[in-house]
Amino acid sequence: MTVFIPTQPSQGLMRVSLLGPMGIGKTTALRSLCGQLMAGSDVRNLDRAAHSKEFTTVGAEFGEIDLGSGERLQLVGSPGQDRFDFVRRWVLSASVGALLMVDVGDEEAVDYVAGMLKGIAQLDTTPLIIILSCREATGQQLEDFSSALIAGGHELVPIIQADPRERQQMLDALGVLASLLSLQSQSL
Ligand SMILES: Nc1nc2c(ncn2[C@@H]2O[C@H](COP(=O)(O)OP(=O)(O)OP(=O)(O)O)[C@@H](O)[C@H]2O)c(=O)[nH]1
Ligand SMILES: [Mg+2]
Repeated sequence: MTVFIPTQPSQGLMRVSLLGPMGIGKTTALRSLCGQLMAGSDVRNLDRAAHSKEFTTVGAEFGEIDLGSGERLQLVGSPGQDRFDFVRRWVLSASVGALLMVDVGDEEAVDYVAGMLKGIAQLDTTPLIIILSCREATGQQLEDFSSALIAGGHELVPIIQADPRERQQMLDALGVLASLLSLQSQSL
């Protein structure tokens, strides 16, 4: 399958990518946000050892939403499986922002996010990142997660709680990201 992503989306459209491990809910989030108006790339999951779910994403998937007040976002979902790291890098390098979706209660989450942030910092142009806590978590868990990242030498990254199945929660998270992007472009 060949998918072409132009380096820049059409005018007035910001490209934001969805990242995260297998099964965290990237495709679910795109479906919540875009309904049928998305181009998916799911196939039957043959790696049931990695995750028991029936389908998994093997390429980039696309959708578009209007946040209101003239802001439109092109959303690009990425595959979570490690073997598709090249797709993630490609998607990230063409995005101005990204939601890094994790379960902060997963014991591997800090290392996962630290690895992703390290990889992202090495890109030629780095997208603005927001961490999305996608499973139930207490305030203390979120604080501990943030502290662990800072202790590991990473910059402070905003963490937002949002359920990928809930459209409004995803819209609110994207609204925060769009506001941060707008602030960033004003200060350039
Ligand atoms: N409990 C719970 N389940 C969720 C949540 N979000 C998604 N799911 C379920 O988890 C499964 C994984 O969803 P996907 O959206 O395919 O995950 P993905 O991140 O796209 O995974 P890959 O494409 O394989 O990397 C689906 O069965 C969803 O219904 C959530 O917030 N909580
Ligand atoms: Mg998927």
